[in-house]
Amino acid sequence: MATPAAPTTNGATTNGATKDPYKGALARLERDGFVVLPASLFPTFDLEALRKAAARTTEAARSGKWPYIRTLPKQFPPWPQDTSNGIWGVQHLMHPSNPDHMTFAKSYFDPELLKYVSTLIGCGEDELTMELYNMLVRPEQDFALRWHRDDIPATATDEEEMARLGGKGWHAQWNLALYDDASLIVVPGSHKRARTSTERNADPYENDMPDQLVVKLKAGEVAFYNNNILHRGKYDCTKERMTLHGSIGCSRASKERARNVLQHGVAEWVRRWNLEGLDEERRERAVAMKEKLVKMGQESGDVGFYSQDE
Ligand SMILES: O=C(O)CCC(=O)C(=O)O
Repeated sequence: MATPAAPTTNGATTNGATKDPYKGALARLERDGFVVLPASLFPTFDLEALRKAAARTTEAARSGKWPYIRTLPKQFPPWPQDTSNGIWGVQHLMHPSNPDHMTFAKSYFDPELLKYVSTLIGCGEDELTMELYNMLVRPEQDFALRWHRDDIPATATDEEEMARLGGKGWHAQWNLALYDDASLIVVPGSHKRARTSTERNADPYENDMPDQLVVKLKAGEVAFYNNNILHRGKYDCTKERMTLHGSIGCSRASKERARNVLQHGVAEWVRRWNLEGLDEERRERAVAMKEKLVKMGQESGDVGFYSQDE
C-alpha cells in the first residue's frame, strides 16, 4: 500500500501529490476555509522593521494622534472616535500621512505574497486590486467579536447563505502576525455550508462552538482565510498583539466587494497617494493596483455600511 502523503505546513505534500506550494495553499484554503503559511516562505518580510513601525503607529492611535481606529466595543465600521474604552485596531497603515506607510507598503506589495494572493483568488497578477491594510492590536481590556461571516448577515436564511457562499469571493484576506497570535477562531469547513441549527441558535459569543479551532500563528506566519468562514476574534488584553490584516482583490470583483472595501473609507485618501519611495521591484505593480482601487471608488458611489450599528 502506498504511504499516505504527509502534509507540510504550507499545504505541499512530501510524496509528490502537490509539489506546487501555491496550489497546495489553495487546496487547503478551499478545503478548510483557511491556511497557515510559514514565515520561511516570505524571506523579505522584515519583522523587526515592521514591529517598530507597528509600535509607533499603535502608540499614535492610542494617544489620539492617529484618527483611523477601531474602537471598543464596536465590531464593524464605522467606528466612533470615542477612545474611552480603548482600541482593538488601527486602520489605513498605508495612508500617506503615516510616517511608516512605506514600511507597511513594502510588505503589502511583497512579490511573493502577491503570487500567493493571485493563486488563492484565481486571478492574474495584472488584475490584482489594492484593497485594505489595517492592524489588529491588543485591546486594553478583554474583548471579543461575535461569531460572524464578514459579508453575510446573521439574519440570512440557509438559501441566502448558500447563494453567497457558492459565489466566488474575488479577493484574498490574510493576517500576518508580528507577535505570536491566537486571537482568531474559526469553524473549519463552514465557508462551504449554511450554519447548522446549533450554530444558528448559539450565543453570539459562544466559547465552545462545535469543531471550533483557534488559529495559532507564530510571529511571521501568515494565515489566509475565507472571510465568510464562520469566525470570531477573542482578545486577551495581557497578550501583545500586532497583526497586520490585509486584503487584495481582483478587478473582476462585484459591487458587493466594493462595499466591503470602501466602507472602511480608503477611497478618501488613496487618490492622493503617489507611492514615491517604494522600490522599483514593487512600484510599477503597486501603482497599477492602486489605480484599480481609485477606479472602484469612482464607479461605486456611496456604498453604505455592512452593519452600521453593531
Ligand atoms: O481578530 C481577528 O483576527 C479577526 C477579525 C475579524 O473577524 C474581523 O475584523 O471581522
